[in-house]
Amino acid sequence: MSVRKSASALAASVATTFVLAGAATAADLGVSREWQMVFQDPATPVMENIVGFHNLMLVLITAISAFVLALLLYIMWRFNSKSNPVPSKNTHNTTLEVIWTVIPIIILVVMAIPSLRLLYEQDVVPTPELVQERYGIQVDGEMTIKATAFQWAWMYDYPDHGVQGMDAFCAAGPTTYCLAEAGPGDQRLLETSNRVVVPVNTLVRLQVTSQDVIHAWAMPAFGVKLDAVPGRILETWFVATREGSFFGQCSELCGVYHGFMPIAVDVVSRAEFETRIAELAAMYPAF
Ligand SMILES: [Cu+2]
Repeated sequence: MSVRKSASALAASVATTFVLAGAATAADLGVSREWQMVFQDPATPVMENIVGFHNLMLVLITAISAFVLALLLYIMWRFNSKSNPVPSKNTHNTTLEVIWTVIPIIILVVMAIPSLRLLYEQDVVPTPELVQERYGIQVDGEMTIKATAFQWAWMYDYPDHGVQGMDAFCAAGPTTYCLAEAGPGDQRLLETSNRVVVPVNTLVRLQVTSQDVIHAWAMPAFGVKLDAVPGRILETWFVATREGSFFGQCSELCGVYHGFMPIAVDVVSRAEFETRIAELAAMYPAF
């Protein structure tokens, strides 16, 4: 394939990616697509805010880069030795120095305020009332999930539902450390032996810890990425606002099989949740 042909093929696939990214449907799988250039479609209000923040940053950094490039080009053209044979002997310009200090400070503050606000949104588990007030989501109940990492899989407890020790091993991939070879239609290296199941529009308090080294529980569509630290319990939260299957991975390098500890979450209706959690409670009863 010629360079020009591969370049136009690349441009076409990038264009397709953007079109596909725009056309989110309720039945979306929470996985990355081939040639994906943007975030996965958000499934929680926090992730929606992360996408919004990212878009603001993109506009700012593009404008700054274009401005600096334009200045560079102008100076190369206007002040080269040919067009400006006698250089200026100026060493100071107080007005200019104030301007190029104050404007970047204002830009940094514009970046810092939404950034820190987002950080606290993720960090502090809100009440259902606060979720309603902040995001306009009618929250249908609260629950807690505890995720415990170990080399190399996750284990889940549902303290409110009598489920303890539900393990979730990699279930589709190369069999080196997955339970089975990936078949057609499987989410290779993302499928787990047991999926986490949560009801839609429910405030989930997620507690994360580890039995050995540091891992991280990460779910891109939820905007959740939290370290699993041995001897500590860290906490975050999410409210998934649409049903579907969502996939993430351990996101802290934790050893030789780090790439084989995926995370799969099914967001289902309240009725389906009750059925599935009862099945899980029978299989993994609290001891
Ligand atoms: Cu890990």
